[in-house]
Amino acid sequence: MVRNVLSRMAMTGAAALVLAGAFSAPAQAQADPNAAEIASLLAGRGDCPAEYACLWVHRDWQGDRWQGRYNNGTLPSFINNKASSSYNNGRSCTVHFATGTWYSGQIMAEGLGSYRQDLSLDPKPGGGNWNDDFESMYWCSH
Ligand SMILES: [Ca+2]
Repeated sequence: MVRNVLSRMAMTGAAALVLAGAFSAPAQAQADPNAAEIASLLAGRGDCPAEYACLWVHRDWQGDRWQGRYNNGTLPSFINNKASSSYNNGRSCTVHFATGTWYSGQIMAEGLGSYRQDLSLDPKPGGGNWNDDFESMYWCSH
C-alpha cells in the first residue's frame, strides 16, 4: 500500500516536470516568430539609405521604394499618390510630404529619424488619412 502511494507520487512529480516543460516551450517559441517579423519589417525600412527620405508603395516599408535626397516638386508615377509607408533617414531636419505638386495642398511633417509604418492609420487634418496621397516633398523649409 505504502509502496503504491510512493510510486504514484513519483509519477505525479514526473508528470509535473513534463507539464512544466510543455508550458515553457511554447513561451519561447512565441517570441521567435515575433522577433523574426519585427526584424523583417525593420530590414525593409533599413533599405532606405542614409541622407534620404523614403516612401514605399505598401505599408510596413514593403513594395517598390522611392528615395529622395533633395526637394522634389513632383514624384515619379510609381509612387505618386501611392505611398503607404515612410521614413526620414535624413541627416539634419524634418522632411515634408505634400498632397499636391510643388509643395501645395496639405503637408505631413516627418521628423528626422521618424517613420510611419502604415499611412492609412495616420489621420489627416480635416478628415481622411495620408495613405496614397503624396505628390511632392521638401526638406526643412522651402
Ligand atoms: Ca499604396
